[in-house]
Amino acid sequence: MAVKSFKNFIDGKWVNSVSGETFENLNPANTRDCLGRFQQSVGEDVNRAVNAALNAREAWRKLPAPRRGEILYRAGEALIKNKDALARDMCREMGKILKETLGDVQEAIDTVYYFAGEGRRLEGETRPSELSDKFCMTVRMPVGVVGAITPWNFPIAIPSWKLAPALIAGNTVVIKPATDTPLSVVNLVQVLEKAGLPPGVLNMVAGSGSGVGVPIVEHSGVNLVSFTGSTNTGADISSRCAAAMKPFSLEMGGKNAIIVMDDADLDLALEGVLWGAFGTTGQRCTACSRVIVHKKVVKKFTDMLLQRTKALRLGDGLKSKTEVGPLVNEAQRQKVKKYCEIGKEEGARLLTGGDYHRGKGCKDGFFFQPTLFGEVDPKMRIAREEIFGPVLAVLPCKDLDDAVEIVNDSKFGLSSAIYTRDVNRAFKAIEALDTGITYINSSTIGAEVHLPFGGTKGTGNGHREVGSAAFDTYTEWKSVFVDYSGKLQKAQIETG
Ligand code: UN1
Repeated sequence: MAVKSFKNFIDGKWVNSVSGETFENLNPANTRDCLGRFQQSVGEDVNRAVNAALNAREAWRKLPAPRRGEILYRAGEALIKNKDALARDMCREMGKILKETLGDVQEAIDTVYYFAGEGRRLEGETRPSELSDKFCMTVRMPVGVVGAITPWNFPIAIPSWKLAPALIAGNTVVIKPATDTPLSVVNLVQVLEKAGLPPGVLNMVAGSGSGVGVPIVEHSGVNLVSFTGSTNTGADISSRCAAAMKPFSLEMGGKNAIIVMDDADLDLALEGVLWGAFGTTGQRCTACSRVIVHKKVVKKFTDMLLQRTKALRLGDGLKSKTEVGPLVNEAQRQKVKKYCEIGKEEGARLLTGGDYHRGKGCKDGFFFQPTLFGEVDPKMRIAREEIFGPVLAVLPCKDLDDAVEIVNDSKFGLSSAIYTRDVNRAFKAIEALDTGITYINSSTIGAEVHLPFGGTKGTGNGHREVGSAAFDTYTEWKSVFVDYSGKLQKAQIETG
């Protein structure tokens, strides 16, 4: 079968890159399956996309926000209608299992509905004035042109996290999909196009970080950069934006931990830990990569974990029995393998896994065995660095204080969880855990889109995605003072 070719979306038209070059998008569960060829774009494509976004800005900003919301509602309806097909494409290009790709599309549906509703709110404040006959309020203004650089692990959900709040607030956007998952973004853009977005309001340019990402970040017409992805790329974006005095929002790594106390329901904790560690093949920034277990139950809980980890079924995510899909590409697989070697050299005990998986039906994919390390010390690299794969480290702890100290001894601060039946311990943990998200008696993954998402410390740069907090990124506050006294009143001077 001929391989399909997909174009960029600029100024309401599907167009080829000026480079004339394309790249392949392969199925990570079976690299003989090619999903299509995508544009290997360059700076001039970005330039055209940014110009289209600049030209569309004024009319889009002037369209009343509830009208902009109607477009998002229609996009939500189309996502519901096409959910299965979108999830199947995503499974083929990214590898996570169908139930999870259906969940990814659902997260985008939730997001566009949430922000469509925000079109009738976009709340500001009113404040009393110091002076008579004067009215004070704040309104949210769009930032302008948003450059969105998105990851492959949530190929539709995370683009929707950026597009929906940016668009409802009246911004126009240039989005770069991850090179591993451009099809899902093409699919999402098509949905938004059909829902009625005017030309130029949303533009998509596919290609590499250096070919497309850097030109987006550096373009003087881009007013704000929103990025989700690796810490290294985030650091690079950070210095480029700082030099240009351009606002930017970063969502990066995690080294998320679940604490299992001696009073926990161990069966419940087991399900949460397995889901957190091996769901999405460990490729979530919220994945659980450390489980910190009270010394009284660590032996028992490790045995329970080992048994279930060994039994996980790997395979093509489209098959209903599959529990764990492949890693997204060969580079990720080599990275995960390298960390397993490091763990062994550091003296951690490899309990299961640690290598490529080449079982039946998995020979042509980037599969990796679900891996469990015991007797891990908090100072080891496998306990400190983000691996982004199906590797879980078990660390014993003495008590709650010790557990909290281990969790917080990390340069990241995205998600944390504690399993305990003691309400006092739970609330103490909520207070003490230095992360942007904390779960009680639930895993580290599964955040909901009407609450802020993001982390402390090296996970980000202080911004939050989704929820009403997203507007702190995608809008600028304007303070408005309306003086209806008919005379010159001077604040701080004429007070009596
Ligand atoms: C991510 O891992 O990059 O909370 C996003 C969760 C999902 C989103 C995760 N709702 O796990």
